[in-house]
Amino acid sequence: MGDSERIAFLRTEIDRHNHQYYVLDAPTIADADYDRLFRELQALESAHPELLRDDSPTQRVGATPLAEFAAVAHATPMLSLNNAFGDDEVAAFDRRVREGLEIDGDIGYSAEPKFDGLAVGLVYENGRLVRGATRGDGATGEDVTGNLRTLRGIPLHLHGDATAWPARLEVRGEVLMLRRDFERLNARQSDNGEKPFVNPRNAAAGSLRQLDPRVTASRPLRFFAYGVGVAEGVVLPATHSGLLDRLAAWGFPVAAERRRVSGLAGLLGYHAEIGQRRADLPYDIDGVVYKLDELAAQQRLGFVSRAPRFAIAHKFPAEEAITALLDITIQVGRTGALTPVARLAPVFVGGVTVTNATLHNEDEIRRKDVRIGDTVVVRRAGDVIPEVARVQLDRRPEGASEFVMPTVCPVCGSQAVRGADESVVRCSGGLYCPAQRKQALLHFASRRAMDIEGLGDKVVEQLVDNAIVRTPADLYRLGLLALANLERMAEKSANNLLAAIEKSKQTTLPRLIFALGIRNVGESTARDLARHFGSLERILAADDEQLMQVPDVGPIVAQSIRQFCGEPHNREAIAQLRAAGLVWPEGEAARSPGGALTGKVFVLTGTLPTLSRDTASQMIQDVGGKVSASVSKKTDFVVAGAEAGSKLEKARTLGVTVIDEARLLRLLSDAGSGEAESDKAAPGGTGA
Ligand code: D41
Repeated sequence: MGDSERIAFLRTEIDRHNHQYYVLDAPTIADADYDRLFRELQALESAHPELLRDDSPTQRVGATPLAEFAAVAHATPMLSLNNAFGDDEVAAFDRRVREGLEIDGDIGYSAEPKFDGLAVGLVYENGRLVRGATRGDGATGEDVTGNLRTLRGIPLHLHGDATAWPARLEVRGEVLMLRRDFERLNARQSDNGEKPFVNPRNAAAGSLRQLDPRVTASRPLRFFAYGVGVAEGVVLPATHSGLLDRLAAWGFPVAAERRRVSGLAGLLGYHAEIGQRRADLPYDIDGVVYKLDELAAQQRLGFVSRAPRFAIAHKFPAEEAITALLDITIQVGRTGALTPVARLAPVFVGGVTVTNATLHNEDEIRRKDVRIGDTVVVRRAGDVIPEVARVQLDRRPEGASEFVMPTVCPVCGSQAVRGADESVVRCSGGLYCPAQRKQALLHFASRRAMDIEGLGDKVVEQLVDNAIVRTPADLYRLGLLALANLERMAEKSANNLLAAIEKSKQTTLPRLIFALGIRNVGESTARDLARHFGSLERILAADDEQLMQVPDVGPIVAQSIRQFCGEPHNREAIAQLRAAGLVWPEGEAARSPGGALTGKVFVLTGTLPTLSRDTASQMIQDVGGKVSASVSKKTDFVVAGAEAGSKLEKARTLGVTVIDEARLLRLLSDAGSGEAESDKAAPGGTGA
């Protein structure tokens, strides 16, 4: 055998052993023998550099660390999954599927574990891995190709018949760490005097987000495939379960626990069975996922905002643990709400160590009869804030003391008052209260408000405590000197923050209204107000009756708005923002739906990955855009999908902006078809 044949043989052998070990979990070679093959291949390749290929198993670790990860737009959006917490929610899901498809009998589903990892997408061109990216916000993620290549369970090229490889294929799945690997990694961390990781998920996330692929390569990461994004030049199986089998044949790890089940009974049976086996599985899971098996039927059901109608995650019940309640303290939220927080003896629950749990409010403390010194059951579901579920009364020590809700704000000393039919006690200090001021500033800067990156709680804490910033307008007077003097703020971060503050001056009326933090005015109400009134002046001048003309604004919301606008210091704060140089379009541009997209002309061409042509047209029109059949100089955007033809060429000739579905969805969500996020007060982290 010549060197060239030997090289080919060694590559195939090493790939096969990787597959045996990482995919089939059935190694057939001793480590020392594997290492020998590997070193022999390395030696032959360095003797024959002309034979080197980047999909050789020796080429998994590239040597150069990155300065930062590049952003990548996903060719088709990586959707999110809706959750079901109980059997009734699963029954409702199954009913919606049957109604949507107009089917009476039992539906065939594919069921699989829900890995508690990080979603990524792997792009293969002509069978070779060319890119790997994190899910990010679903539209854009980070390019972590160099890191994902180091996972030996991820094939660098597809297995099987090369003539049947797709021209282009995106495999989606989760990156995670097996529990046993996590234990070993943590032991190694402690031996090296480094901080252990909190749980396998954090360890996996931290390892994947390393700028130096050599670090990632030293971490035992695994990948499991759960689906496919783009697939060009291939006929895929007709079912999701068939698709997973195909992925397995191409060399990808897929969950061994996957199964085709039938009807609601099949779903619930699967959930119960996997729930039983959960502790014995090699990885952490937080539930199971059900997907309508028939891919054509999936297409017919489509999507609601960013989640498919054809799939759902059935979560396991919250985990509980028992610990001592050491104290109850008060946290003051953005709206002045005083939330009692239980300070706990550290306890490990649901994969993290918890030291704080919410007690919600005074009434809840009475109802559960929680006292300081009690032994309590703490509950944590997924990434939800932990709460005190109940007290173990038989273990109550003598002298366990009742908690008394304060009558003054513990932060600013203002009166704390409880509204007539409210369960919440609120500090009446408003923005005089430093706690409320901090929260108000954090809200003002948050992503969906003014989007000032880098203005986090540590910075705000110092800015307020040192009396550098009192109102949002003060942010626009900050200079490098003030910022660079803060603790843990390097000059580079200070400059970045100043740039982010400057950038936020160009905003929109809905964002500004939302950023003001008026009680009961979330993102979607802010948008409705902007549409209806068209200017801040008109909102400030509106009476209850005028306010209630706005969709979904009732007496309570109207009163909150009027109260806010009636406060002289709020009016003053708004005037200062204008004076600081904030600008936002008003009048027609703000009033009409969609703002930025109003009147913009779109042309659709080719097959979009997830949206039908009708749905895409409707969504564009919903925000005030127009859809036209042909491309001209008046066209603003051409939305191109697979097999786009002459319209795409024409767009390129005319220099019209061409976007893909992911970009379109982002434009649409910026223009106001997105959903509002809740803004509940959360006790300060889960602690460690
Ligand atoms: O195991 C998982 N975590 C998992 C995540 C899974 N088994 N299946 C998934 N399927 C989807 C759809 C149906 C939307 C393609 C997912 C996810 N999505 C997902 N992971 C993270 C966000 C969404």
